[in-house]
Amino acid sequence: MEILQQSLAELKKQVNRRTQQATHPEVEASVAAILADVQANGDAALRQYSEKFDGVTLTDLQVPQAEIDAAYNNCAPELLAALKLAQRNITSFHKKEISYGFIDNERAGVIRGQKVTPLAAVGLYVPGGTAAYPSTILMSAIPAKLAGVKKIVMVTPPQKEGINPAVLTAAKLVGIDAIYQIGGAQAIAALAYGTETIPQVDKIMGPGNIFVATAKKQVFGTVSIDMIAGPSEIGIIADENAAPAQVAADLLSQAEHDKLARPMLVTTSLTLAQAVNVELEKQLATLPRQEIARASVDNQGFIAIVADLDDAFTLMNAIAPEHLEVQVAEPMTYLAQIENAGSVFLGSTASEPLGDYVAGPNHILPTSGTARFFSPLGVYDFVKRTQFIQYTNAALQPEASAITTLARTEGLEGHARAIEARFPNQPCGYKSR
Ligand code: HSO
Ligand code: ZN
Repeated sequence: MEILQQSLAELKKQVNRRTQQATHPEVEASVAAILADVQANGDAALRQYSEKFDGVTLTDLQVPQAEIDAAYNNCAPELLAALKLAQRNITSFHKKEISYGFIDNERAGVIRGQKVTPLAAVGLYVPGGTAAYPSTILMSAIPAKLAGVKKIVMVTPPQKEGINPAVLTAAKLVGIDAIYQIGGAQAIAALAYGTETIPQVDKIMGPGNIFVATAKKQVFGTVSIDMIAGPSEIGIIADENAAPAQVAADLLSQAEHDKLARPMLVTTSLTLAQAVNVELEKQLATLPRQEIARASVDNQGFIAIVADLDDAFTLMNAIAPEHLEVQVAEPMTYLAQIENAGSVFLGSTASEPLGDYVAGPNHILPTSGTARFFSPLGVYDFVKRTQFIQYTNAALQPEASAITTLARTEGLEGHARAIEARFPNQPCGYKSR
């Protein structure tokens, strides 16, 4: 990877790449047409698009329970055990995110509060082919369940040879209620508007190609959506004692996701930087996805040399990486300095894939610098809050004139009179305190 040796100010300029979401007018238009068609014609439109785009003539839109059960029962024991370990750890971590609202009774006669209610139904999009990750099903469905979502459905593109059994197994393990074999913008339309077979949901989750992402943007407002994820990123802060082979391996773990993935190393040691570059070459040579990983390393990756660790953290905060590894002595002491990052991996053992699969924190994370203002996916993404107020007349009395004053200032006489209607026997009586 390119080694950058500049001043901190220069480095910040170079690496600070905020997202500009490209617009594709032709995609926007064809997605809009698909959404309108599904809204008008329901299942019939879904079947037509499956023939046209996937070359599959569907008998059942819904994946039969027998197919799901068979996938689960034939699952290799070590895979099932791995999924179950991940499920346990994801569950125990996300349980801590559950919130219960509050009731406040600080003043006599006044009750105020906020209640937390789960979304009624959510839909999970799972891409087809090699991008269908069972681990991502766990990462989205488990927090939804813990939030109390009653109905979780999944959509995934139909495959001539049947849906990936590992996907079906993960779906059964986490208790997905129904799986529909439909993909693309038409699947998003079905979840947003509902069809004869597919229920309308309140929120649509999950990654997808440009048609899926564009469809999610277009239905936003009709339903809620999760964030639109960009290519994976890993930032590593390492000192001279980090192990080059481990640093290189961790950079490649994210580089292999996508040609546009961003592997980034910020280090105080030029010697380490050079050793990591040697290791990258060595390890790339035998990596099955080397074509993807090499494109990422060569075109998106960089190594920045900084004067000290304070500068390293300043630079990383400017980048706001999706994943941040801190491979230095006493890593926990730097946590307070980290402001912008999706998920932080402290110490040399905390390799990024640990968080992708089993540690328990979520792997659906803000990318492209959006960790400045977005958070990892969590239980809080599957609830909404409702507030409530109850007052006695006696408690309202001392606040009534403030309301009528504000209302009349805004030219809203009706508002003022509604409050005065609470004191019918004492015209303006609330004023006499
Ligand atoms: N690292 C990815 C998530 C993932 N990795 C799924 C493997 N499977 C998120 O950036
Ligand atoms: Zn990953």
